[in-house]
Amino acid sequence: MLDRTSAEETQRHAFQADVIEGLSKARKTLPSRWLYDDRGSEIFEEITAVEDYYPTRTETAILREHAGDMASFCGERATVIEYGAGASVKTEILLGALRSPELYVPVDIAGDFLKASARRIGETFPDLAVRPVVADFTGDFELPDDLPEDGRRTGFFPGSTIGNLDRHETVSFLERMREHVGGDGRAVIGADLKKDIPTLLRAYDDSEGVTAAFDLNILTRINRELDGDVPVERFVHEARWNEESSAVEMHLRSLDDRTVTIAGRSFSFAAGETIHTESSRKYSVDGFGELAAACGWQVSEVWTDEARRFAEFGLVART
Ligand code: AVJ
Repeated sequence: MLDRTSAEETQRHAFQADVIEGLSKARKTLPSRWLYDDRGSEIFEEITAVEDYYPTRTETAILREHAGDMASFCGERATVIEYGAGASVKTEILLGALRSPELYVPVDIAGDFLKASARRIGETFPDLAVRPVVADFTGDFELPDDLPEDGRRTGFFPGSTIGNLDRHETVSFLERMREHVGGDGRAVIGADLKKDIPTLLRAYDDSEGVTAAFDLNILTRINRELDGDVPVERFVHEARWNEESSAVEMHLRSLDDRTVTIAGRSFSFAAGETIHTESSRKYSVDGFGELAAACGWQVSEVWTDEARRFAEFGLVART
């Protein structure tokens, strides 16, 4: 185990490498995971409460409404593997509805965060065994090999985080999850659905400016952690719909021709040029079903809200 300072150093190096690589491209881009430093995670929490940002409250309502059905879907003595640590109320809704659950396995790359949320879940559900696994769930990783034989395994991936993965990552993620849950396995996955474009764009460029602050924070992080001199106030946040990838994209647009220095290197912007910071893919129910089918799954249940804004898919492993 790395101690705290060397873990932070490793992170900083990875961040620096990604920033240099992303800003050197003809179309500048930054991996969206770097949006989530402490401040970024805090602003994201604020986004979830914003009126224009419908996904979180819609999914939470779907989970509350259908928790009983989802629990039956998982079965008795279930093992639930959650991809991304369960810091959220969503985890508690599912776990709270299960009948005599066997084990909860939260998987997250952030060790400290994972430990804290595992402890909290353990306190809320004293009879439930909790086995946290520190791993990057977008990459290959092994589950502990002594998971209970009793009951089924369900992979739980709420939050429409699946929408942030590109095509290739989505396929490998669904295939890996299929391997993890085994023969009689299940998955419960939240995905945001395609809808009218103005609604989508408002969700990612809200009238309160919270999403703009979230996006721009990555520049503040670059300045702080990578000794950058980016004038944050000369960049503006923008949300765009990309029809080809069926995704809302977040971009940061430079208002001026300018050269900035980051980690001792220069990067030039033309006025109007953007950095692509995130894609959030939107699915149709059929499209998601086809993708799942190509990855060893079959859609068994689609739990959705009345306006069909968001869907929680119940998948069954195909044998
Ligand atoms: C945390 C990935 C679900 O894509 O909707 C929210 C992130 N970005 N507003 C999403 C986000 C801008 C969010 N997820």
